Amino acid sequence: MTSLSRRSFLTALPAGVGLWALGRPLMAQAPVQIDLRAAETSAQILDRKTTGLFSYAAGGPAPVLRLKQGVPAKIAFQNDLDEPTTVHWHGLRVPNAMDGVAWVTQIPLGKGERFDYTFTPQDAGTYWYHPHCNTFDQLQRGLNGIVIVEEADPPAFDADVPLVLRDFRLRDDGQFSALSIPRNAARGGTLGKVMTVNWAVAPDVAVPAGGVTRVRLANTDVTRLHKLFIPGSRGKIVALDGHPVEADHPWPDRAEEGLWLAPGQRADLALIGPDLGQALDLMTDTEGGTVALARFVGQGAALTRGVADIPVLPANPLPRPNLDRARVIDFVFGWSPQGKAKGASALCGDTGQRFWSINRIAAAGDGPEPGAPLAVLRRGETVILRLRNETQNHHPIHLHGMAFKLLTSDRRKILPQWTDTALLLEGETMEVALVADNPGDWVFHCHVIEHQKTGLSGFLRVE
Ligand SMILES: [Cu+2]
Repeated sequence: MTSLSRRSFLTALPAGVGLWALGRPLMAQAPVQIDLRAAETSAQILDRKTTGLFSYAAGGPAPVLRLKQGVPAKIAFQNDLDEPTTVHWHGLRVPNAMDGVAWVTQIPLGKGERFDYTFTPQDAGTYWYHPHCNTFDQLQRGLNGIVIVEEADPPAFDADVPLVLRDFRLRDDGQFSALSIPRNAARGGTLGKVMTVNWAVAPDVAVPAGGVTRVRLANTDVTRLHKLFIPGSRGKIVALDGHPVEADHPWPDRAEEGLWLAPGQRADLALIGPDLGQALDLMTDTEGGTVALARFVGQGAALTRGVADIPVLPANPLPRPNLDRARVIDFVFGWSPQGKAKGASALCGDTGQRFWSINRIAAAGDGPEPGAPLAVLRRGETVILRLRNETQNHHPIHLHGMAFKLLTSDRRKILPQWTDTALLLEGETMEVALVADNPGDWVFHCHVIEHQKTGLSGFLRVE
């Protein structure tokens, strides 16, 4: 998956000259048009073929979609599944009608139905796309992919390698076992059994020997909280959840310092490749011990890059919160006092169980009556969301439509990072800030999908 070096292209031009000399393209760029289709498929993950997979590609994982910052995109989608679906653009700040949330922003698409998702990406970085209808089953069956928004002025990496992290609940014969276990849904969530990277078990990933590779890691899992590290590696984290890091952020080479990557989150790692023929292992630290997810193998002409050669990513054009005038809004993530859903709609998947709540309200479910907003924000105002987790589980809290900035935690030192998905640890209270600049109803939910589907969901209204 190694792409051609942009560095060699750039060094072939005289200094200060070229298409990117003004920091933006001099020529208007044609819109990006992509045809996308969801369908059931089968693929080889273990020794025997797995059937009942869902994908945006036949016989394997979804295509990596490449959009361009500031260039209009049209993704012409067709649903060829036997059940309704939608496509959500996780982390992209799109107009509300393009957000792909069943019943909140669009009627779910039945079999054979089409929808054009059109938007202009404002932010560069690593994002992902996935359904927002029957999300638990469809994600578990593999329906998700990475969206890369290329910088208007692309930084010089020697290679770009997108990696989708996902567990499949497969038996030894390669077939799915029960996707959800209700008692797990009421706790940390149901874990998969087979860890994969791009639908392969512990694959070799070619990287330029001694070069700088941008490794784009996306945790698309419904449950697993990864803790990632690469023994013996040199590198830096250059972006988290799409947005460039503001502070120096070395890449962990030991389990104890591993990077937490929760469901929904992404990390861009600038990795100095191993020497020719040598390898580095991407590891995750689990309760059962450390597991190798993938192996980076040095290939091609030996380069001699160092950490100092890692390019600095340009900041995204995010609105600056005005904290002096901010209104504080409290959210408490807790158990569900209700237990059962009232009038749940089965169309987008609902077990009828409610184990979780936001502000004591368990979500109605993905149906035609999403209920009242958790909060109403005035367009343009800065708000501080005070997120209090009173449960004994971790919850990656995801907001659609707007990025937010991490401010404080009562449990740990946090960096002032922009994100769309914040990992809220058990018992933790965090404050985050955002500018409510995108009108519409934006869902706000846990990305442990069994939590989302059993109550830990709601929406904010910007008007
Ligand atoms: Cu949760």
